[in-house]
Amino acid sequence: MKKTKKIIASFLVIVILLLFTGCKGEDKVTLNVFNWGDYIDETVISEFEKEFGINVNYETFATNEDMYVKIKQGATNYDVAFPSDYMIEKMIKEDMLKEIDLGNIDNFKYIDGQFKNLAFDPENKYSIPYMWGTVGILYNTKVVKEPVKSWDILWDEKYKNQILMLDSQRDSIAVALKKLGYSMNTRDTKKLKEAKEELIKQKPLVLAYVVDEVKGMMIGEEAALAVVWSGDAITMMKENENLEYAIPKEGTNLWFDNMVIPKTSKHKKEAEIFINFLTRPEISLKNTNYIGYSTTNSETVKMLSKEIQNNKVAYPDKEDIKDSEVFLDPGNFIKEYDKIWTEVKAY
Ligand code: N2P
Repeated sequence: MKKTKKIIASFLVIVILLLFTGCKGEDKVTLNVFNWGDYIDETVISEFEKEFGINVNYETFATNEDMYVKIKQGATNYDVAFPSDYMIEKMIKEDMLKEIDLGNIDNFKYIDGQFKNLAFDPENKYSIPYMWGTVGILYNTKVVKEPVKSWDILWDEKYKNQILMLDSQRDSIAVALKKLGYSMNTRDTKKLKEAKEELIKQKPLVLAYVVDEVKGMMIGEEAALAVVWSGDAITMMKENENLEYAIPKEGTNLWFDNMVIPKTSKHKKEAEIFINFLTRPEISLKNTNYIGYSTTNSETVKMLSKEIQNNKVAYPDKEDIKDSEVFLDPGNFIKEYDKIWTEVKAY
């Protein structure tokens, strides 16, 4: 009898232990984070996992449009994503984002005022600033001996097969629109058609349409001119001293990437903890130094080396970006942009 009791008691202890450890395992939340390629120092993710006991499943995308489609399809319940301005505007309109409780983002106070309350999210109800930058031309001075002043250079026959364009519809169409002297937010089908013709005319000169691959190609001097995002320009210029960055005189795109919580998220609380963590000045510093992009965090800027603070590619003078435009969501008119991009790519 005594023996049976003992067996039952040990059995119960084992069951309780199993239940306990089992529950603990289930308790650990896994956050699905969806970010641009090469856009975080991954050691920052492990630091977060250690500090908060939250797992992170980290996935990347190459363009806003790719990200949007994946979130819209809803196969993965993403908890944090990093869209740009116009895409945030679109996702808000389509009710794809959860409101962020600013009370849970203490570090929001470190975000520089110039990046808060921007038109795409006027009260930062849905998005917390991450990085910002410009689009410009990165060129190799060994091959390009003339000053780079205009987008026109990307149509110059003498650089045939030495030109890299961004495989990103808004960016590449914007380059053609600006070359023509038009707004990159045009809703005029005639102007868009002209932009399409420009891109088709340019196609025989283009070596490739790329996104993150641009870095290896420009550092390795496989091409002479590339349309790039400023942060990537900094990374490449560090690796190859023959590379320079120019913002053409016709003006360029000024962009802002913010962190958002998609409606599909099942872990809003943890998503806010993650966003707050990335906004912590020391973490943001580590991240900014690693990826080369320009931080929106004024506390972080102060901690950057003087050399980076004075780097005009990362922190341009107002004068250099005065003719810039921020992308706007064209609403239904986006179909026209989609259409011309498909036609350019298929040509
Ligand atoms: C990082 C991508 C930066 C995004 N590779 C520009 N909006």
